[in-house]
Amino acid sequence: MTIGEFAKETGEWLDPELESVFAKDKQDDITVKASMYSLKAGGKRLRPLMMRLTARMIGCSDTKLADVLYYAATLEMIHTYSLIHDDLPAMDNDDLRRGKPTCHKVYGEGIATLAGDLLLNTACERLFKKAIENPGYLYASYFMCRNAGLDGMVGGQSIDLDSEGKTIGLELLYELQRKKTGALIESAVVTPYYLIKGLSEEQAEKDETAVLLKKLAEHIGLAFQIRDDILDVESDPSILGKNTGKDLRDSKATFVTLLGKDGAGKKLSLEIESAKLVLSDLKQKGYDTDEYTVLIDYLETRDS
Ligand code: GRG
Repeated sequence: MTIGEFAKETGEWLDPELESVFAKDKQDDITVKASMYSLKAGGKRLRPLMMRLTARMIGCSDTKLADVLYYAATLEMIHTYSLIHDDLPAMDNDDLRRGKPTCHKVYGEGIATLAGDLLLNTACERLFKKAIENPGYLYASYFMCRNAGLDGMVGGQSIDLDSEGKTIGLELLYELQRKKTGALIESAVVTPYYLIKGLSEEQAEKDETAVLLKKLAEHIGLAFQIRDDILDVESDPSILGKNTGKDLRDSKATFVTLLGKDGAGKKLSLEIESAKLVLSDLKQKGYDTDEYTVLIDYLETRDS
């Protein structure tokens, strides 16, 4: 399959679940409308795609795949909340996202703030609900929640905002990106395995496949971010669906500003190579890694 075919299949799998995250009798609420506007605005659905790839690589029953879908929609809600809040004037102040006007441009800042809050709260409700129904999912739910917080995305965004206009070194940039972008990608790559195996934290720490998936996620996260930084300087809003040149405008430290465009390109190739090495370890354990290889190749050259 090509990445385009994966993306199409992921959309068909995910979209009906996204349509059902808010009850039918709540659809007239303005904050629900704003949340659905952003959820349905498109986006590459890369995190759900990764969740599907992990589930297919590990192999699972239809019942488990339905639960992976439930968590994939939940992760997409957390990701979309972060984009809505990041686009607000108090943060990145952007008017274009996923090729459409940002949530606050359509619904105003107050409702857009609430829409982000609602998406995050509803995501947490969903994670609790599944864990109550199936205690084997407790750690998976905790992991997804934790990776969105201070040890994950919010922590990374906090370092990012605090670093604007300051000179930061590569080490802090790694920490920032590992948390801000990497943590949700880690949730995408690893959580399906926790769900399928029903792992506890203690079991997950000792499980060889879980450790390999975490390594894979780390290289995917870095590759994704480095390519994002390169696209910010060399792409076009009409292709990217969001404004470009923002990192320079906001004096942000990125892999391009710290390593130069060529240096960032080389680092990207190294991360792709490392991801493929982890895939060969997974292959040796008997997993079919061909589909993941298609994603890794796409990450190196993606243009949006
Ligand atoms: C507000 C807590 C909080 C966090 C915001 C995600 C984020 C943190 C900021 C977005 C700014 C940014 C450029 C982040 C790095 C890369 C990234 C996450 C890009 C967006 O992800 P894509 O490309 O988006 O997967 P789509 O729209 O395709 O889903």
